[in-house]
Amino acid sequence: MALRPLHDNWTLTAVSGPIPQEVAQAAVAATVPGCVHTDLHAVGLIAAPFDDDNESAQQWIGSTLWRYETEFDWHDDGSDRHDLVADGLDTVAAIEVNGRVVAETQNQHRGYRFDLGAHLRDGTNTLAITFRAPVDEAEARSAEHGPRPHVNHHPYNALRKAAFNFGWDWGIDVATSGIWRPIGLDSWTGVRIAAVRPLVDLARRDDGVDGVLDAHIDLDWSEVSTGEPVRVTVSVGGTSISEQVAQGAAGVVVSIRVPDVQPWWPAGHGEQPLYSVEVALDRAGEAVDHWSSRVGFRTVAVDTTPDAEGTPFVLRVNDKVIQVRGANWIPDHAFVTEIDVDRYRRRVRDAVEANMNLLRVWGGGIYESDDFYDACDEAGILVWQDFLFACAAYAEEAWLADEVEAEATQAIVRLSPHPSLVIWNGNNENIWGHEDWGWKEPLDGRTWGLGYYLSLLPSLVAELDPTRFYSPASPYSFAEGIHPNDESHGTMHIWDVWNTLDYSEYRRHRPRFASEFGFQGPPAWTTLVDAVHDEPLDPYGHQMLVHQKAADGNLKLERGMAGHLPEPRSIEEWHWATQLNQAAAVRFGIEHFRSLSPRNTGAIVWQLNDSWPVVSWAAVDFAERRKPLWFALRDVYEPRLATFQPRESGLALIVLNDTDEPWRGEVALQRTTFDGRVLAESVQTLSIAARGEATIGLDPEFTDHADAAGEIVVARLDGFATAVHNPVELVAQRLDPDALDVEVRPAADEPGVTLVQVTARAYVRDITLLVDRYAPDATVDQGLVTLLAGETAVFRVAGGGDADPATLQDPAVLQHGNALHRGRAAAV
Ligand code: BMA
Repeated sequence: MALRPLHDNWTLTAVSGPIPQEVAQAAVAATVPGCVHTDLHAVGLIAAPFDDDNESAQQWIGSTLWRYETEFDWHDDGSDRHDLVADGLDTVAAIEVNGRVVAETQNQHRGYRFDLGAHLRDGTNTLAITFRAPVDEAEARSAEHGPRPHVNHHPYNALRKAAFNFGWDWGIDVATSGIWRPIGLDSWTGVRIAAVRPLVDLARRDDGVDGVLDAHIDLDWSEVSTGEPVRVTVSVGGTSISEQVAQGAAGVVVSIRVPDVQPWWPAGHGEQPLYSVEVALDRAGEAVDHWSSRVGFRTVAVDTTPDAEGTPFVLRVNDKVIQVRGANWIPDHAFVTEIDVDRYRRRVRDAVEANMNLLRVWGGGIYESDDFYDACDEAGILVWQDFLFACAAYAEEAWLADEVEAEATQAIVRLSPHPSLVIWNGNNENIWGHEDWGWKEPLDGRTWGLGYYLSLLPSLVAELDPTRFYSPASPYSFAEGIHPNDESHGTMHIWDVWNTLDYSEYRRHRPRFASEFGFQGPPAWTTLVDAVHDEPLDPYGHQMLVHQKAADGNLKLERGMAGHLPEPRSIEEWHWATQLNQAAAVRFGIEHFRSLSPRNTGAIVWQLNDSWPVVSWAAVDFAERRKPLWFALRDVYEPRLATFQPRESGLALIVLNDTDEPWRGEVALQRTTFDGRVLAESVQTLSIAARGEATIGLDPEFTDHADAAGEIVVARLDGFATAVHNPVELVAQRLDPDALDVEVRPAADEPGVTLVQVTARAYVRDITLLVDRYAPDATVDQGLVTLLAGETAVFRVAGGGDADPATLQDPAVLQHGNALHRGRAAAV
């Protein structure tokens, strides 16, 4: 058996549609795997899709029929079968071999295998794949089968193609076509391994734990004539087991007990040992086929058993409760074929280094490449995987249901080896949407997808991979007759804050598990101005609005800052203030959610990443620059967190110890002026259990402020970041905008690193180096650093090349909250 890639010598032509003159004539060299947009851009036939307002000028691409063609040499090697294996075609395609249509496809989210034997000829063969225009195809299907509610402008819910690709409230509309995953010819004889599901469990002994592997192996036979039985050998952790399989058998389950395994743990709870699994197929002593992967031995459960407060959502790995600190994941590039293994690894590192332990792959995107899940396996980042349904009603009739079943089956099987994958989730917001978004009337009794979420998908998970938890939706209450977004039941999405309310209103919600909530902010300055060229730059500029997709996004940014920060007077101030406010809003929300522990067991912020340069909820922008929000997440997701929160009896310090070590130490409280004069102080000892929490009520001497605009309350605990309580908002604080002494010098220990040492003469909030404004490639190790009077911080700036280090002191680079007061009196 040999899989031969067919990735060479492809050309691309536009067949029909609103094709510009210069493209109509062209046969473009095509990259496979790849997509039309990137090929057209590579040869200069279209401008950079993410720049300027090129998005609208390139809409014709999604309404055009595209044809890919190649030639390959083939000689019969005597194999029984010669299959065309296409792992991913985007989307509705006709496949021609030597001028004859041999197959048709209509689903981006699955792979295909077709027997080509009868169509191949000795010598040169042609292979052509023609893709129908995705936008027109979605519209036609929607019209044919009855339109169903969806968000955004195209009926993406009528086609099994990534929803975000048609445009989203953070996503460019670039409906792509192309051979987006590997394609090749698989020649084989007799029998092959069709699929392997290596499902794991733990078996505890008094003095250790064994790993249990049930390898479910599906076989594919080319003929049923009598022949030798085959032998399947499964090896893992130094143990091998072989079984005979009779000719024609659909498959076999091989069970292995691996003594004394090291269990796999999520980040912050232990190590991530991975064990290779090998499956070998031989017949009459000859190797026929082989499969390999890695597994991690661990168990997963989610407890939704009703309790006194409603319905919890408690994730357990190896029977241990995991407080989830995560982010929602969207495709990391609008052209998903541009995401390579290194980019995936850098994004997963962004999650790990921000103290996260889970990423939720959102249902409007794709089932990511194995590279993503591999990186998560290695880093201990748990994965919650949505099935690919988002913010829409979906038909349940055979024309769509057959595809849904095929794609879900493949995804469950393909991702089954990854220990990081712990939750399968039916959809994003569709049950909520049906309940609250006015769908019932336009649906007029038509199907909307509930059968997928409550029946088809859970039965596929139960049949193919019962080791993972299945959740019907996010949000979901897990309780009969309870609203899907009820905060006391199951998972909750909190969007009223971003859309209509001040961020302080996060505190009105007491979610058991917040699986979405977030706040927008612009990308790094350089990321923005590399794509947006309005003169002068303005939030309401023409190109800027192309790069802000949220409904009333700018108004929500402004409303969200009001009452917190002074109103920006320039585009630079707008940029810094909206970035800072994004970070402040999410920091506020997460500190509150975590302070509800153990009622709350998780927070998954919307969103980790971006798919193009855009104003969005992301923590890391498309150019991979960490926004201030990223630094805020790293702080609030620290396993040990102290936070001031209002409680019924008044202000309290909540201390969370999400580590395996109990904590005992002194809690030093102070009320001080901004210049460090101590107005009240106390020291007390505190003990907190491992994975426990404690509450300390504050006496009136800490909360009765003589001068609220010039005082703070501070808590210091060994091994925790200092917690600061601001009795009034930054806009009303008498902050000194020029209270920093700055020294810039090269790092003695590391060439190419510049140190920026800042010392505060008085209280300075959220000191951040916007290093991209110093040099586009520069990075910095800290952000949003708050200093009390007399404190010093040293920032390490890497990269920068020939840039003048003195620029690091420039107010456009060295930013802080206090700076927003420069040149104006505080609104006290
Ligand atoms: C939720 C998500 C996404 C969306 C985000 C921001 O609805 O599920 O659909 O991008 O909010 O509006």
